[in-house]
Amino acid sequence: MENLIAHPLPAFFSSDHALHAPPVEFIHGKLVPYHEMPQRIENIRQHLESTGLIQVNQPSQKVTEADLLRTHDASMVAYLQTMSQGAAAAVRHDYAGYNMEAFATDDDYFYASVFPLASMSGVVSQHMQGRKYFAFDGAAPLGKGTWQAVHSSASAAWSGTQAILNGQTRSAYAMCRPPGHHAGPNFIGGYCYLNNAAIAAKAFLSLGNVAIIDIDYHHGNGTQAIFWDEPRVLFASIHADPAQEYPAYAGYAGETGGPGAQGTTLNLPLPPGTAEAGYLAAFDVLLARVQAFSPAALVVSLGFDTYKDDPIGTFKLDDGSYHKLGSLISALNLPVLYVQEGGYCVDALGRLAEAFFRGVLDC
Ligand code: SP5
Ligand code: ZN
Repeated sequence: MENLIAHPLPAFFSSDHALHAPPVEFIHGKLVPYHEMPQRIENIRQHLESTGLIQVNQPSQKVTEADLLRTHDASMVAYLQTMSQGAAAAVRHDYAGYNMEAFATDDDYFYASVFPLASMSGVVSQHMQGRKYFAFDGAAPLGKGTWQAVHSSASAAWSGTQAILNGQTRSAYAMCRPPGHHAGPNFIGGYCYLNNAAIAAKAFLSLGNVAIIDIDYHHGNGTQAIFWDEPRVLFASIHADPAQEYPAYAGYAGETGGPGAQGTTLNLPLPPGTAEAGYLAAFDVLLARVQAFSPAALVVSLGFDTYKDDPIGTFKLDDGSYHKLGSLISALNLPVLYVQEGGYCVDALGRLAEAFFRGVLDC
């Protein structure tokens, strides 16, 4: 036997994720299979369990409404609950308007179709029994199982945070699905509903300042918005240049934090096609900023969509790159909650997570 792990990393996983499985997403007129699919996290769990690197636990605690409300507006949380529960009825209602009732089923997902912009005066339609629209894109549909899945995903992050705060472990892995970093105080989108990393970071504030390292391919616009004016939280992100990639409106280098928190947002956008050398150079800059901030705890928004064969990313990282990133983060010697975000090359995800956590655990 080789590489026996004396202390496997505690991981938190809920099978509830499978209750959320939208069939499709809409890309320029074409319906394609929804990239953020259940097999993603199942592949990671099965592979990591077989290596002995992690010890998987059900979320030991459910995140409470009060703790969700430290991160998200009450109106948005209520929307997620009611629209999840009422998704089929809402779709049936809309279909009726198109004489499409015959197509409605109880398993339908409600896809937002109106995206109010800042320039639109803030007036919100009373359509849908007065419910507001919260989605900034069409990639966060709601179905009947969505609320339970997203609540359990946030509870995985919450449980990992509590395990660290209770002294049960120094670090933990929240195997979140759905992901969260595109979800803001009052918006959802990009496969994200509740911001798991932000919910964890808020809890870590009891220890002191907190740094969030976001290494998903896409900018974490939701996390940035949540902590925009919070001087106790450093949000540091490496991602594809929003001038050329999703989410387009945020993630530019000039965004450095609100008036009360100047310098606590760090965006390091990289050109599409960036390979390991360019990525690691940016990561050095990010690490220096994290160290200068002297956080008491760290949250890592961990995306594997920077992988060279990812179907929606263009970066060129490989297994060795993830091992290096894991080592570098671990060398900060801080309590760390690793929170799963994106990564869509489903068959490679287990292997990539193994490489990353072998770097973290130095084995
Ligand atoms: C959590 C997360 O990773 N969410 C990503 C949501 C991305 N949705 C928009 C994707 C735009 C894809 N552009 C495709 C380019 C093909 N190379
Ligand atoms: Zn992503």
